Amino acid sequence: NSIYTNIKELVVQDQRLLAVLIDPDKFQIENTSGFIAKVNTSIATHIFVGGSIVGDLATHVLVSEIKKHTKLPVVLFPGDVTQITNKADAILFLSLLSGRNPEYLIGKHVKAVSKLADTNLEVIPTGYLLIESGKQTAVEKVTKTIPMSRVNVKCIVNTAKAGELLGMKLIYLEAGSGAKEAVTKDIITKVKNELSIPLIVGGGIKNINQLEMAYNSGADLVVIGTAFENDESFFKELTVEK
Ligand code: 1GP
Repeated sequence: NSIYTNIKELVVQDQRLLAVLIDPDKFQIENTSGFIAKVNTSIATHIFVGGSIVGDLATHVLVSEIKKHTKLPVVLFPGDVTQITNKADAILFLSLLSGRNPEYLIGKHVKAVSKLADTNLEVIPTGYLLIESGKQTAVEKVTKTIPMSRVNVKCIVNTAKAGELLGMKLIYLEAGSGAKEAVTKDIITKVKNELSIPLIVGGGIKNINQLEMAYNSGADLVVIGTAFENDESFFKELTVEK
C-alpha cells in the first residue's frame, strides 16, 4: 500500500494523523533510539524528516538510524535537494505556492529529478503555503518569499485550490517551525471546505489544545517538531490508550 493511498484511506475514516518532524540539523543522532521509542508509543502515525538548512549527508545518516527503530513511515520533508535519500519511504515534493520565487516553485524540482531517479521513493506532489505567523521564520528567510497575510483568507483558499487543480495530492498550510502563532481556525476551516484532497497543518503547535483545535477545524494531518524537541514528556500526553 502506498503511503499516500494509506493517508487517503485513513482520512476517509476520519482518523486524525500526526507527524513528528525531526530536523537533522538540530537532532543529536545518538538520541535516536530513545526518541523514536517515545514516538512509537505515541499517537504519531508518520515521521517527517527535514529542515531549512541541513548538512549534505545528515539526512541520509539520520533516516538510516530512524528506520532501525520504527515501523512508522518515514517521509522526507526537504528544504533542499541535498536532503533526498533512498533510505526514506516517501518524499513530499513541495512547491511553495504562497511565494513567487521560481526556485522553490519549480527550480529545485528540476534539479531533484535525476536524484529521484536513483531512488525508490514514493513522490507525493504537495502544495506548500507559508502563512504569516507573527515573526520571521526560517522558511521565509531561506526561500526569500513573503508569507501570505492571515487577514486575506480568500487568497489563501484560492492558492490552496489552485494547487489542487494543478494536480497536487496534498496541501500543507505552514506557519513555520517554531512559529509564534499557529495557522488559525478560520484559515484551516475555509481551506478545508474547498479541498477534496487531504490537508496538512503545521508550525507553532505546542500543546494538546492547539492540536485538537487544528483537527476540529479540518486538519487531516498535523505536523509537530519544536514542541517534541523542547520537551519529550509531550509524548506522554499523546500516548495511545491501550
Ligand atoms: C515546520 O510545520 C512544521 O515545518 C512544524 O513546526 O516545529 O513549530 O512544530 P514546529
